[in-house]
Order: sequence, then structure tokens, then C-alpha cells
Amino acid sequence: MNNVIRLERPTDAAEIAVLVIDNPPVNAIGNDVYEGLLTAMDQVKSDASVKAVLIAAAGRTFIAGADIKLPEQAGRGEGGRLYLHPLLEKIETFPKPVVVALHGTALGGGMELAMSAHYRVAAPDAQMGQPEVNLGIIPGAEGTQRLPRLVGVAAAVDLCVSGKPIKAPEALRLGLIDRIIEGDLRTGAIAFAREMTAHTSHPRTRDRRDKLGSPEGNAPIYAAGREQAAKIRRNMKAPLAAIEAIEAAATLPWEEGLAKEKEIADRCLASDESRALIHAFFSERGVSKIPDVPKDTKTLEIRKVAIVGAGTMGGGIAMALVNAGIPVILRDTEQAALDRGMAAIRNNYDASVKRGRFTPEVVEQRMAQIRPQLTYEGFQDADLILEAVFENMTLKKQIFAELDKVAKPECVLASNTSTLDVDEIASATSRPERVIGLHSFSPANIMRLVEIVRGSKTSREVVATAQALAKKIGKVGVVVGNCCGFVGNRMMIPYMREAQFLVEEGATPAVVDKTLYDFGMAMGIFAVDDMGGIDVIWRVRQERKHLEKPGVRKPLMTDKLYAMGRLGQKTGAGWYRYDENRKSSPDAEVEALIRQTAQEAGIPQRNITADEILERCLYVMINEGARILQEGYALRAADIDTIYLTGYGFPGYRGGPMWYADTVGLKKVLDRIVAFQRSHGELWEPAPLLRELAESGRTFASWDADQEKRFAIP
Ligand code: 3H9
Repeated sequence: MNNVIRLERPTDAAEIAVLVIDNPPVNAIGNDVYEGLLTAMDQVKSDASVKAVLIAAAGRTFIAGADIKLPEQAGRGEGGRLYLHPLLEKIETFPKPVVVALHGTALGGGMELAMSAHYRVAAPDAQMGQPEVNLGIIPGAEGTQRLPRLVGVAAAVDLCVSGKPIKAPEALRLGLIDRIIEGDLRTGAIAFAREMTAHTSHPRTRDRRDKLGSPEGNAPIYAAGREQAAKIRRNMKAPLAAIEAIEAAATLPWEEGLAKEKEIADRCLASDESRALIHAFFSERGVSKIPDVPKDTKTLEIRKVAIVGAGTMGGGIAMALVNAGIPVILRDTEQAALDRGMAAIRNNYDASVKRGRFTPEVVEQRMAQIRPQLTYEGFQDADLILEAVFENMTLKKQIFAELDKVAKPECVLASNTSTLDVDEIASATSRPERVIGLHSFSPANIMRLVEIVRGSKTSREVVATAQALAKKIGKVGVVVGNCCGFVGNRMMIPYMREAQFLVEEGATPAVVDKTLYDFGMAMGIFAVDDMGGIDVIWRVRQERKHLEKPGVRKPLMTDKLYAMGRLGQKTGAGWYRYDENRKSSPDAEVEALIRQTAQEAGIPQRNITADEILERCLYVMINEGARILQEGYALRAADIDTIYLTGYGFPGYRGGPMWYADTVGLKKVLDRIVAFQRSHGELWEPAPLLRELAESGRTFASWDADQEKRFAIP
């Protein structure tokens, strides 16, 4: 047919035309798949020897969706978007039965195509879903109209709002598919198609209304869907748009429902929300592309890991590893610390059992894979040793010197440091090329980000090994350079500082946090401080004291809170006060202390607007991001975005801080930074790269494109 669609006529079932989609890696529908299928359908329609059509896919999966790589198909270009209607119409009104065989992950436009067929069969482990919401769009290829007809309004709302795929047995129960094929899918699907040729008519999804319910019956379903959307997709428009389109399916005749869906889909495709989320999708997949560490770089297989430090980080990382089937030795120097660490792990697993994520048997297996101990016994067999003790250079160097003596020569020695110099840590060993930073984020069994910190001597093999390990344990590994705070925390430090200045000037922690939360951040910055611990921030500050310039403004409150023992959630009080369930409330005592401190320091008090709060918190971060890029500590602005989206609770629908700056306009960002420099001094010095891009009317995205060309990144 063409290079991505094959027409096959099995020798033992020549009356079945098998249309095979072969468009690796995930058989996404682009123009070729679309055109090829249209042509093939026309050809088999006029062939009297064909009694039924089977549409199947080659490779690891059925169609995983429309091809979102092609910008015009995502609604961003001049040329309109991929419009599947003619193909879906042809399939549904085809005069011979059309069966679709699903395997792997049948998603988005893939499922929409499948739903236009008369029948669907699937492999037992196939998964199906409408994940468009993750990209800020709706199942706009008639999915919002066919899905409720097949599975009912409630399940359709849930699938479209959650974006989560379901497994074949659940799809069968809901009526999304007609049969699960045990054994060879193609053989079973051909047999099924043959069986269907005995019927004189074939079901068309569009004709069904039996599961569409009544407006009164559906009203609470929509209300619950909107409530769910507000919880899991706060501030996003796409889930609400999907509900609106499903509502149209349930109330309007087919053609009118389609027209309504198209109008809603076009609106979503043109939205900033979808542009940002598609950017986020590809940014996350782009981080593994490192110019001098090609995909075929040799890696060391990590079969066993040893961790030094059984605290929160060590324990969380141990869980992430054993969850991926890698056994762990967990070492601490004191039995009490080890017991506390193991108890915390058990607590976390017990909570997962309560939520139904694991069975008690699975938890026992996982716990058995973690060996707590006080010695270095067994460390000589570890493929990777990870140090996860608190942020103190002297201690870390002492540990690395010890590890150097016990580890096998090829072992990777990793530090979980969040701010310290990886080269200095490596200098304590005789093998700096095997040393790397693996900065995980708390809670490490949940948070997806790992900053892979490449020291000046870290070998390519060790970088590639760290990337492979991150992927294996389901994390997003972003390679960053070895500067103070690396990328995430280096940007976080001015962000925290500016937030403190804002409260010193008249805002309150609660007002700053609410503004940030309303912008979309998962938590306000003061709530983050309290969760991480004021003592941790205080300690980091001690390690950075030598960097502080005399005469330059410093935040005043951290030292005071630390001295008062207000260390955050763990002591029941920090910036906020906490009840026994760790629920926060503003604390008048802290607010009075802030006012008193400001008065003593002669800081004038004023009303601070939400705009100023956002600009100062975000632009200071973006300015630092631009410096990081120019200094080469991050390869792409998109890498910084991925770090903030996966590790710092930045809202996906804003695309990350650097993407957000592009959407605001770099000129506007620069102008505000210059204004802040005038009023607040040298901490607001614009980054030269930001100035250069803003003054030449460019964006960080265009800088990334140049960067990819410069390094010939595929
Ligand atoms: C849609 O369908 C709209 C319709 O409703 C309306 C149409 C009018 N397009 O994730 P991986 C690439 S919207 C283009 O690393 P995994 C990906 O970039 C779509 N490319 O593998 C990567 O490329 P590279 C609705 C895509 O095994 C490679 O495939 N569908 C697409 O961990 C491997 O991906 C979705 O939202 C795509 N749609 O996971 C599904 N999908 O190697 C999005 C993937 O060059 N996709 N690529 O970096 C996924 O969730 C996962 O990719 C999947 C595989 C689960 C399929």
C-alpha cells in the first residue's frame, strides 16, 4: 500500500484481508498511516474475494495515538490538523465486517480508530486508554462520541479525565472490546473475523444509544468528573472540555455531536495548555539524548546496590530499587538509625497495601530484598554503591574514601548529594571516573526525577549506566553539570530567597504560597520548606556561607526559625503550625516575628500584589536557569523544564519555567528583571543569555533547536 501499511492475504484464510500498520516505534497515526489505510480500505472494498477486514499492527504495540511529533497535526501550524473523520467514516460504514486486533498500548487516536470498527479483539495483556488529557487535548477523533456509546457515560468520563489506560479484562467487562484472544493474536483475530462473516449485519457504534443514559441520571456523573478533574488536574481545561464533549454525545444526534466535538477539540488543540504539555512530553523523552554519550555506549548491568545511610532518602531509594527487582544492602552506623529506617520503609509499604497498590505478600518479598546492616559486608559485590547521608562534605569524603577500599573496581560510586561538589567528593577516591551524583527527590520511592550529576572526570560508561538505571527503576534521569546546587536546587535557592524577601517586605507566607499554588505549583514554597525541613535549608546555607557577598541582602528568617527549633512539619511548627495530622495553618507568632525582624532591619512595609509575587518568584528562577544554560550545566532549556516538572511540582500545563518564560515573552521577562534590578539591586542582574535572546526576539525553545544542531543531537 505504502511504506507503513501492508495488505496481507493469509494463505489459510484468503477471504480475510489483513491490513498491517508498521510505523515504528509506536505506530502513531501520521499522514502515511492515514493515507495508506484509506487506500487499502478502498482496494479491499471492491475486491469480491474479501469477506472481512482485519486491522492489526506490527511491532511492540497497536497505534499509540496520533503522531504528536508533527506540529501541524497538533494544531500548531498553518496547515490545520490531522482529521481522521473520512477514514473513520469509511471503516464504520464499510459493507464488510471490520475487526481490529489490539496489543501493547492502544491509545488515543488508536482507540478512536478501533472504536469505529465493527469489532475489537485484544491480547490478554493489551492496554487501552484515552490519554489525550495528558497532552491538554480531548479524544477529538470522535472518541468522545463513540466511547460513551460503548462503555457508558460514567466510564467514558473516568477514562477521559484520568487519562489512565485499562487492561483488556476491564475493557471486555466495560464493552470496549468484544473478545480477549488467548494465544497468537493474529491467528485468533483472523478466526474471529471469519466467524463474523456469518452475520448479515455488523454493529456500528454510532447507532448505539443504549448506554447514554438520561440528562438527570448523567448530571451527577458530570459533577463527579468535574470534581475529580479539579483534584487531579487542577486548573486544566482539557478534562472539562472532554466532559463537555461527552455530554454532547449523550444529548445530541450523532452528526451534531461530532460537530460539537470538533469545535471543542479545535479549541483545545490551539491552547497554551496543549502546547505546554506536548512540549513536556517530548522534553521528558529528549533528556536521554546526550551528544557524547550515544545510545550504544557500554553500560554496566546493575544487579545489586548498596546504600550508605538509612534515612528518608536512603530508604526511599531502596524501595525504588527493590520495586524494580534490584536487591539492596542498607547500611547505617547505628542500630537505632537502621531500625528507624526499616520501620519507615515498612510503614510506606503498609500504606501502599491499604491503598490496594501492593498485596501483603508482595510487600514481604520486597522487604526481604532489603538487607539492613551496620558493616560493609557484601559491599564488594555491589555494582553500584549510593551514599545518602546528610549534606556534609567532610562526612561524605570520609565515606567515599572508605568505599574506595571496599568496592570492586568497576563499581559505580554515587552520591545522593543535593548541592555539594561531586568532583570534591570524587577526590576522596582513587577512581573519580567511577564517581557520579545521583540526586533523588523526596519521597524517593514516588518522585520521578533523578539529577544525574556528571563530574569533570565521570566516565561516559558511568553516565550511560546511571541513565539506564534511572529508566529501569521508572525514573526520569536528567544529566546535569556539577555546579553548586546542580540545576534544580541552584534555581530553587534564589526562588526561596525571593519568597523570603517578599514576606520581609509585607506579604505573609500564606499569601505567597496561595499565589504560587493558584499559579499551579503543587505546593507553595514555604510549605515546601516546612516539608523538607528548615534544618536542611539552614545546613545547606552553612555549606554555602563562603559564597555570600558582604553587603548583599540576605534572607533573615531561616536562622531565626532554626534557632527557635521550628524545623517544619517534623517539629509541628516552621513557617506554619501543624496539627497531629500534619495539616497546616498560618501562625500569628511567625508573622509577628517577621514583622519585628523587618522593622529591626529597617525594611519598609507595603502591600504586595499577586503579580509581583509571581514575577519575583518565577523570573528569578528563570534568570538563574538562563545562566545555567549559558554555563553549560544543563544541555537544553527543555531539560530544565523536565527537572521542574518531574521534581519540583511545576504545573505541566505551563510547560516548565523556561517554556513558561517563552510564553510570557522573553522581552517582557527581561524588562521586569531590569526593573527589579533597579529597585532591588545586584541579585537581579539579568543573565547575559536571557538578554541576548530577548533583545533578538528569540525564545529558549529556539536556543534548544540551535543546541541540538550544534551537537548533532538526533
Ligand atoms: C491523539 O491520539 C489525538 C487524537 O485523539 C486526535 C487526533 C486527531 N506521537 O514513551 P516512549 C515516541 S494524541 C509521536 O519512550 P514507552 C516517543 O517520543 C496521542 N511519537 O516509550 C519516543 O520517541 P524517541 C495520544 C510518539 O515504551 C518513542 O515513541 N497518545 C508518540 O515508555 C517511544 O516512546 C498518547 O498520548 C506519539 N503519539 O511508552 C500516547 N507516542 O524514541 C503517548 C510515543 O524518538 N505515548 N512516541 O524518543 C505514550 O504514552 C508512550 O510513548 C507509550 C510507550 C506508552 C506509547
